[in-house]
Amino acid sequence: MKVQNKVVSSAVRDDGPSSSLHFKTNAETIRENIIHHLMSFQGRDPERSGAVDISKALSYTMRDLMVEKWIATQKTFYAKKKKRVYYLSLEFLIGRSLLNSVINLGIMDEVKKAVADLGYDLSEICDEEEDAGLGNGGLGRLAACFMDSIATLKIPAYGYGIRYEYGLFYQQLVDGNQVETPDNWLRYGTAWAFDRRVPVFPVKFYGHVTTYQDDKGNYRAQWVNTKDVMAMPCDMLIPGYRNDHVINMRLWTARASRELDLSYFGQGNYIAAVESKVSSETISKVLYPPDHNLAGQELRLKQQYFFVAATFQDIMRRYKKKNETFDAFPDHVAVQLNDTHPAIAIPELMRLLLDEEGIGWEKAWDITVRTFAYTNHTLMPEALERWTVELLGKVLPRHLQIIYEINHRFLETVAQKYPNDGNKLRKLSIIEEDGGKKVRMAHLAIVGSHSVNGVAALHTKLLQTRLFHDFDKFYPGKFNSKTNGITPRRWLLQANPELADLISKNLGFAWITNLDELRNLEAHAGKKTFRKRWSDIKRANKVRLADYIFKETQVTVDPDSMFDVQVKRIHEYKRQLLNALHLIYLYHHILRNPGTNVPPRTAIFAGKAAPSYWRAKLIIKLITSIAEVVNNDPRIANRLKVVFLPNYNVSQAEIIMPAADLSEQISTAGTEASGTGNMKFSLNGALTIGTLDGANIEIREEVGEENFFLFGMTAEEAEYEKLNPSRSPMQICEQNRDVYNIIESLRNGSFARGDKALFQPLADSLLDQYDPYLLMLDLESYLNCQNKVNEAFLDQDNWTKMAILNVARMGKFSTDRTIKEYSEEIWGILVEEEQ
Ligand code: NBX
Ligand code: IMP
Repeated sequence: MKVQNKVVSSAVRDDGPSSSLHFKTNAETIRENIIHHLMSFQGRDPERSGAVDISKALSYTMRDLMVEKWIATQKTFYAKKKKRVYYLSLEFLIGRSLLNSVINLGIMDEVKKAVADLGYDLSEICDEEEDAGLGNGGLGRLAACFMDSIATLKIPAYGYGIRYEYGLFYQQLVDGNQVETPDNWLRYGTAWAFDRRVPVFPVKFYGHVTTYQDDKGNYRAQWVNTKDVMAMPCDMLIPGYRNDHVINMRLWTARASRELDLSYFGQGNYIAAVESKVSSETISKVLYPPDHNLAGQELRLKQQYFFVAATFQDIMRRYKKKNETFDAFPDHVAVQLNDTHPAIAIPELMRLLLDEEGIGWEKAWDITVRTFAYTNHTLMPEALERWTVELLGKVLPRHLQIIYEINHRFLETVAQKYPNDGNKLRKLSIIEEDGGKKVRMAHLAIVGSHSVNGVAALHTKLLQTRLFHDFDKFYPGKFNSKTNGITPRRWLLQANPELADLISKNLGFAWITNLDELRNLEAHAGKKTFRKRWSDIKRANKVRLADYIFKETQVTVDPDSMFDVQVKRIHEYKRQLLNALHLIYLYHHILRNPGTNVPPRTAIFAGKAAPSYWRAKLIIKLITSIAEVVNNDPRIANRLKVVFLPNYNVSQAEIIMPAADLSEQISTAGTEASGTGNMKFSLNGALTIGTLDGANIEIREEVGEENFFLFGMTAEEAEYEKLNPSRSPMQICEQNRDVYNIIESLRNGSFARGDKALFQPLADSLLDQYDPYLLMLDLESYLNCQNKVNEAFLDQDNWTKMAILNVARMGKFSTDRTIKEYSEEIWGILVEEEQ
């Protein structure tokens, strides 16, 4: 089902489209180019084409405009001998590109007119595009926002990743349960990707290592008898915001090394030859959903190495065009590792320098460490990647040797600093010894990088004091914080065009590339007419979402009710269950107090659970079951509605964020690294109910504590409670009647058509005195805070004032700020200020 009904903004600057060499950007030429693409590339009769055809033809037309800017951009990189940044990520959650490219190219009015001349509305054309869902959640979307900011700030950078044939699974709800189906996003092709034939690189797997003496008499390692797979590049262009700068993401596709492996023909085994080809090509077939317990699958390791090996051949090729030796490598190349997923790049660069280039260990290691920087995105120990030595040794035997040597030399330096401290060595070692040897990829990434960063202030502090405390002591200054952000182009200008228009009419356009400018909205928060315009826009966005909800779920919701939204991956630590408990409380409260003046509420959920995470799936089932009961209970009289929107993705988020009143950011303090959804809501004028976790802390600091609904324990308190519980969940239940009733309703089948067993595991986890997410301990504080939210919402005008102040103070959370910090503090590249 397509996401639809997007209003398309005219909130672009009015200084005309940017210049173009070959392709003119007036409406007439754009229309001609659309027709040209329809006929020449798609073989369609323009008079009989539909919105799908026009959408594709318009995308090709936009791509034409971007290609020439991309070529010019690349030439300036060479001309100015710029240092290049390589952002390595297994995930890029791009979403749609058409509307974004029209906005960033600055040709909205012309495109609208061209499309209108063909009898269409631009929003209808944009709704035909399939999402590129090549990521799981925050980490993948952050990479996509980074690409937009990197292009806008004119940083000489590339994204490198995998062109998955299947993105994140498509989520359907069947009887309220999540059912996964494949996301075949390339079914009808995509206009945005250039499948290229060059450069194509071989990638080796398996085999074994031999040594030989080179012509200088040195012993060198050689990785032989390998099975090879070819990597073919596919480029997606990313335009900066109205600056003629276009960069690319290079996504690799796996191809069999030769069309068919000829050795099989010798044996007359044609079918085996075809099977071998098919098996090579599965490497780039499908994106792995994160497993809450990482299973260490061979194919996932092969994906990681496949894209790293291809990327480094490309980096080397480009470097060698202009450089004779590797001395200056770190002055010309910076590589950012998006979590440990590409961390095999560290031994790979070592292998290239040692085995292929014949450089000695010390020098190779110095180059490597100065090249790499690592971003950590999680505090959950179970989410840290570990590969068994057995698997790594089988798939990448030479890398395992190099990792052992890195570890050996590293532990020697540790032993020098901490003599006779076996425990220290064990804790810091890259190899985990107990319970079957494993390679700790985070340790490898820390040892092999000059910078390790967390993604919010609290997250970084907890990395330094808990997870990687010994490393922080060992490498003073290596750890640093880079608070996440979001791109204001997609998350305000594009997603909320009416609000963007209102802001631009009052402040001008500078905020689009300098989000701190939003501060000037503070002066408008006191004006009644401004607040009226503001709340009219919010209401229109809510009507749009209500229509979408009806189309997707057949549930009618009231746009004047409070839109209370929690959209994110379903995970126990994010505590969707806590939210559900509040809804049960509210349901009971309204039933018991029919005359209560709590404002009507629409609770909206969306998000995917990992396919193997049964407990997360049971939480989805609980929410859809509560929805079924509450939405159909006439005694509630529409004062509470619960909705679970299936298949959360970027395009759906673009409809949801502008329509939210209340943003639920309720993870157990100390578990959410940063969160970025929290920023998207606040930037669109929702108020947050949240814990002191991740970037919530910084958001609250910015917007002011009086404009933020805070509840729950701090990270320190939570940690302390886990070790020295002050109360057991059972005691809380016994002391609080409301809480007791909530838990009881999970056990008596009220929400399970009488099935008492269905939600018993959830009740059990809530009452478990070792519940790591401490739901019961935060529940009363959460319920009280929700009462304050209700009271505040009754004063609509003041709510609007608070919403305006939230938006006014979100300047810090632009990825433009984040990327400037990465650039200047990690990559060593000064960002040029635009005049
Ligand atoms: O990265 C997320 C964090 O949970 C958020 O707090 C943070 O804001 C965001 C960006 O920094 N992490 C995340 O999305 N992880 C994954 O999607 C993931 C994917 C594959 C995998 C493990 C985690 N094997
Ligand atoms: P790559 O950097 O080799 O991947 O090439 C990307 C694009 O940059 C090419 O398509 C050219 O447009 C441009 N380019 C490549 N090499 C050079 C060069 O040596 N000087 C100027 N531009 C170049």
